[in-house]
Amino acid sequence: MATRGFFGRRPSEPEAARLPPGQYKTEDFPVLSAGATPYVDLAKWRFTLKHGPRQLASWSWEEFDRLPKTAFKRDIHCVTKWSKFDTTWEGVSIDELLAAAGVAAPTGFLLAHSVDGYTTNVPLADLTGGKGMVATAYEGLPISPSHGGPARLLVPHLYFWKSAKWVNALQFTERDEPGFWELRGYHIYGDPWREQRFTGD
Ligand SMILES: Nc1nc2c(c(=O)[nH]1)N[C@H]1C(S)=C(S)[C@@H](COP(=O)(O)O)O[C@H]1N2
Ligand SMILES: [Mo]
Repeated sequence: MATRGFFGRRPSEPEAARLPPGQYKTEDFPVLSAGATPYVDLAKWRFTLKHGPRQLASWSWEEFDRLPKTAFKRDIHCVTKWSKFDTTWEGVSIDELLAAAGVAAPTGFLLAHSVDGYTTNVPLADLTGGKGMVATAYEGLPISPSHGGPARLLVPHLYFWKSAKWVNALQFTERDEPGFWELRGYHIYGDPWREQRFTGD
């Protein structure tokens, strides 16, 4: 009798229950970027919180790195159908960031901006309450440049394109403004459990 063997094994039930529809589990960590990897000089890096064009707060790398850190262990889901379980991250939660800025959120929507010009929109409610962070470490080490170091947004409950790599600003917007991929046919919200891959899903 043939056995399925290790590589042919079906995902165990608890693992299958963790896979959103249409996803498969991967052990490696693919790199997906629209352009080339930017190499960021920490001496020049700043993180800015804005409301429209108006700056609410800004931190140098040294200042940012001194903010209280939070750890996440989460599954991540890419719209290209891979999911990776139990990834561990450390960074500044958006709750902590808003507290450090000492501002009440002026709107319910944020647009993340990255040094490569990438943008992505996330409702405030999907970033607060312990749901999102600006991550600076992955698996206990500084995030590598290809995966978005020195800092990336991490919103693990939405498709991974929402987790903007090389993030350097969060901007409050009056409306839920589509970002880079949302303007090019990706879903405005991107819930993997509802398979919101493309506009109209
Ligand atoms: N700044 C920036 N962030 C980005 C992207 C990008 O091109 N630029 N690609 C997005 C997409 S489509 C995905 S799937 C994930 C991939 O992250 P990874 O390369 O760490 O796997 O980053 C997202 N964040
Ligand atoms: Mo992606």
